[in-house]
Amino acid sequence: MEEKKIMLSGIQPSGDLHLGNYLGAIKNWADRVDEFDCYYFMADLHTITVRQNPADLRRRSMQQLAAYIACGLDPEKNTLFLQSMVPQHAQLSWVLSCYTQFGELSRMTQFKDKSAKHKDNINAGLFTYPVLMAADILLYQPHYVPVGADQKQHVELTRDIAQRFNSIYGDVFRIPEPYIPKAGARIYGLTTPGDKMSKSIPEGCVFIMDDDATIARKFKRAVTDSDRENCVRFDPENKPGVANLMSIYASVTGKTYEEIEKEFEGQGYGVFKPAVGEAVIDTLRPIREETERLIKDKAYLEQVYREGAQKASYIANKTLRKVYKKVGFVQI
Ligand code: ATP
Ligand code: LTN
Repeated sequence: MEEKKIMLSGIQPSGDLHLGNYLGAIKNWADRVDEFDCYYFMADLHTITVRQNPADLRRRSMQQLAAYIACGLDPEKNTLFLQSMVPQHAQLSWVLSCYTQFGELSRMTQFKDKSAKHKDNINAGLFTYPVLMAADILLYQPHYVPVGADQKQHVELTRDIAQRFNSIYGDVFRIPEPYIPKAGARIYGLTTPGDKMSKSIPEGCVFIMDDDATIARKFKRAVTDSDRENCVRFDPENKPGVANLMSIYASVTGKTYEEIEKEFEGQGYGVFKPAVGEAVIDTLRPIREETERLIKDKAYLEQVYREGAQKASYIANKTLRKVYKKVGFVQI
């Protein structure tokens, strides 16, 4: 039998999961569990590049694990783990940092954005963050890395680092491909359709744990467009708010833009906005309820992350040993 291809991704437990995370990343992961051998983790090491409250970080890490499972990532079929429980991530990160150039890291847009946002704490970890991400990925030799569009640059840097290492030492790393969904790759804020949906603008951000009434209210208040055309038409340039709502609707219902335009022909935003809200509520309600149930089952979650870390460590160690040998560290 042909071996399954490998898929890997992670999300930082630095905030509560939102619709952008779900549609841009997790939904895609869950849709493909049978086709691939999958590794999904909570990128907790990454979160401390920005100051975190320790109790909140612990709570969000466990909530995120519960949400992964509730979104359809079955721990029997996927390896689910916390990054900090697998020491090989930090170990490989050091080695790779010696094969990454200062100039490359300086060009990363996420570094530029985050250092502008956190001027009082531009720490070395924030700068070297993409190297840790490269280590996260390369340890598991994945074929694909499913992420939202904003992470493409980091996956490309990972490929460059891997190619550089391979060109010196032979075929150590598989060169991974970013895997970006067609619908949902970039969900914009409901109140700020020019910016990606983000927890830092909570009014325009739909959280997975929001109750039905809150979600409905956020969609009712969504910004549409200023041309007063009141017509549901996919035109991201002139009608970014409407296009964003259409891509959310397309992503949760599986309908095409033409089908959506037909469905709402002659009906205006007053009908369209609540309909998108309802479709999102129907998608998120079962996820929220299952997450709430799982969070209470601490023993189960503990078993999942213990087994996940064990499996992940076993695979990660194989790659790390190979790397250590290649660079010339004495082997035990
Ligand atoms: P922040 O809210 O601070 O911008 P974030 O929610 O983007 O953070 P990340 O950990 O950066 O959190 O993102 C996790 C995953 O979700 C990544 O794969 C990212 O590409 C995807 N993602 C995040 N926001 C969106 C969005 N608005 N649309 C589509 N995908 C997104
Ligand atoms: N940088 C990502 C989170 C992340 C990740 C990874 C994604 C850390 N390590 C490895 C894919 C693969 C983010 O901020 N969204």
